[in-house]
Amino acid sequence: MKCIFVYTETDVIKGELAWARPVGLECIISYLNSIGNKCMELFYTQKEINWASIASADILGVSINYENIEKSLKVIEHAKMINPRLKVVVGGPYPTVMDKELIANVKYIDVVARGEGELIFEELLKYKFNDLNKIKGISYRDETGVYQKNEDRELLENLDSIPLSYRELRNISSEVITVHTSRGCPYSCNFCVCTNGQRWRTFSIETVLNHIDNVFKNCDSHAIRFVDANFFVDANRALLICESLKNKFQDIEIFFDARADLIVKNKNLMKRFAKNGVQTIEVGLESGSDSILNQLGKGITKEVNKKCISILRDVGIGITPCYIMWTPWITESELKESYDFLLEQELYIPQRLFCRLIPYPGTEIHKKMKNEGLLVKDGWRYTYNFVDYSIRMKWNAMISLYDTAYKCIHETQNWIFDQLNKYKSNRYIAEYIRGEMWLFQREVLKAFGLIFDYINNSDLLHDLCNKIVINTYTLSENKMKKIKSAIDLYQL
Ligand code: B12
Ligand code: SF4
Repeated sequence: MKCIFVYTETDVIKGELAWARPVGLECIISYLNSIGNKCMELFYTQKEINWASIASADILGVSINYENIEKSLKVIEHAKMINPRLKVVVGGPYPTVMDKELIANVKYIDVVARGEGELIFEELLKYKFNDLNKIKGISYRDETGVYQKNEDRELLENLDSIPLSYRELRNISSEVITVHTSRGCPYSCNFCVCTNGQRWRTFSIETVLNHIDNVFKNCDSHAIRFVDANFFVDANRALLICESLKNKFQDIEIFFDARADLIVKNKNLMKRFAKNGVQTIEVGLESGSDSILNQLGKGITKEVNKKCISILRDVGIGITPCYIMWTPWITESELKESYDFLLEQELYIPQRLFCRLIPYPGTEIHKKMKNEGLLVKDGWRYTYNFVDYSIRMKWNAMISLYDTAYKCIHETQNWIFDQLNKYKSNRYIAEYIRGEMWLFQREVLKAFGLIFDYINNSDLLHDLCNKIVINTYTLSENKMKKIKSAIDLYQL
């Protein structure tokens, strides 16, 4: 049977897939390959899709998350239009918990796969989409049109039983390679979808290293982003992987995510991570306010976050903070505290000010909001009302700036990044550009911060918002001009 697999890209982050391609579909394809089904194609992004191929396919598998749901449904609708006999199966973090809604509302979807997809897909092929009641972990519409939810499928215990060979499927040369070395997470932050009974399970280090070896055979650069839900559960294992890679590939660059408390707990190992290729860690700081951290069930404190930042800076590892600025229960003082934390800790990333807690279906925080009557359904997504009226005003003020200011920040940063890449080999220019970028971000962050002081006066607030937008544009124009002339100067 000919199977086509599709990921759709959203507008959230331009070029996001070059930075971190998700690996779920590749895992399924390589597993199916290993058991003899060779008739498969994978398309990342809508633009890549070969519709002629879909017209002659038997099965379409689409991976859906909270952000790409609409685009995915459009692809499915179009595919069904050109090939009505196509069987459509969807999976991923969104369908895993929204199976009922998808089956009820999207007639083009035949099957929803919940959780890990490898064995489910194998059985769908084995039963040729008949006897669906025999397949654990799926939901579907029966012959009478009624929604059926089969019992959950057990988690894969021995990850090494599925091949970790998917990267060979793609023709990659210079992008950052995404690899996962484990599945699940033992923690239970109440906003996160990785907590649904997902015990932490690992591939053996040998399997991981063999896989990376194979992938690097076709690559110009040696950069890896580990996309495990939690790569750092066992820091010694993580270090062993990084050290083994560094021994083989001197120019290795490694990126991954980690909790702040695990970094503090493994303080003594961090220098070795830095020495062995780790460039930047995406840290789940989430907030600069203890009460918000508590609300999020994060199990860490502001103090831990501070220690973590200082440890990483001491050893020279970069920090990308995950930050949730707005929650429905946030108060003015908590918001201010969280904002001040960014400034105090010199985390100059203005985009973080727009980060609002997303109530992913299936999470504890989603249930809590629902119970408190705060949740509002918005198409395929959910939003909520802020409990505090003045917070609502602030959020509205921020959001009124979003389109213009955010676009401007983004474009300027992308432009600066492009220049940085272009002049990476020229140390003087690169350092100059990096410095200018830092200053730009700090100034923009400060400009937005003013909103927090003008809370109760809507006229002033309105006026201020306009000024901030104009100011941001001027700042970005100035930065670009300055960098351009500096580059000219250095090149002379
Ligand atoms: C790589 C990654 C990214 C990349 C690429 C995103 C993209 N376009 O998909 C980047 C860095 C850009 C990114 C950004 C974001 N991400 Co992200 N990301 C991940 C990450 C770390 C790895 C994904 C992965 O490869 N997993 C490993 C594979 C093996 O697991 P899997 O994808 O779940 O696949 C298995 C099953 O789900 C199933 N399956 C999946 N698809 C299908 C399809 C079929 C047909 C079948 C049968 C089965 C099936 O089978 C697979 C194999 O067993 C996950 C966390 C994680 N570890 O899963 C978060 C995650 C997917 N991201 C998440 C979020 C929230 C985001 C952002 C919204 C963050 C933000 N606020 O900006 C943005 C949104 C960007 C976007 N446009 O989607 C959430 C999704 C929540 C949700 N309910 O949808 C996750 C789960 C993280 C989390 N714990 O909250 N992300
Ligand atoms: S946010 Fe990170 S640590 Fe918390 S449950 Fe999700 S993956 Fe685990």
